[in-house]
Amino acid sequence: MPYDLYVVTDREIGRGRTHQEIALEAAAGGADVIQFRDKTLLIREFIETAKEIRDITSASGAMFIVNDRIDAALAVGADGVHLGQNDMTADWARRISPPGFIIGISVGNVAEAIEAESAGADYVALSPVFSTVSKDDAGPGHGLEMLSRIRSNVDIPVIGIGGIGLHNVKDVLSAGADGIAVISAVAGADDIRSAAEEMKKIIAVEKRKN
Ligand code: TZP
Ligand code: MG
Repeated sequence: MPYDLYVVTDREIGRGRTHQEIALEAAAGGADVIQFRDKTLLIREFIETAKEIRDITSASGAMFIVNDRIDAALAVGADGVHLGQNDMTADWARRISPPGFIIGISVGNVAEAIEAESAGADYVALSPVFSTVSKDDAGPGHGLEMLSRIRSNVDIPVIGIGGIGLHNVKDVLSAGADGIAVISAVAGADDIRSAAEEMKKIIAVEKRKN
């Protein structure tokens, strides 16, 4: 399904593997969405990397989302952009995007989720669901109850991100998540492809139950 397994790339957590390698392996393992996320690259290299991931994801059929940089997303023909609470708002992003371009917004509470939906977001990501060391400024986890509350207050897909792994993915899905976004559980695994496959299997089984 469209957002079931959503893998975010990170070279540090990926222990030196490139964004392209992470994207390639995760997509081969069945990731539905690949998000390219890098806070350090200068735009010239950022965009070259994004273009390579666009090619990888086009070949595998995964959706390709770029974090933060809508200019790079549009330039390389990504499927969409992921924006945080301090990035461009969904309505500004919508103004410069072609029809069908996906806009995802990170939220931390129900009000932000409702606001994102009315501004034209295609999905929201509760960020973080649990505490995580993978994002310096993530703050404490908002928890599963917040996820359920958001799920009942918006109609667009709700994705959970932050501290999710094989041990708790079921709980996040039972709380109402439409998709599971991860860095370390896949990009940090020894075998990225198998980790994605395993996660994907659990998500499929749980979604059939819910
Ligand atoms: N946004 C909110 S939490 C997070 C991001 C990018 C990091 C998620 O990483 P992990 O390793 O899956 O907790
Ligand atoms: Mg951002």
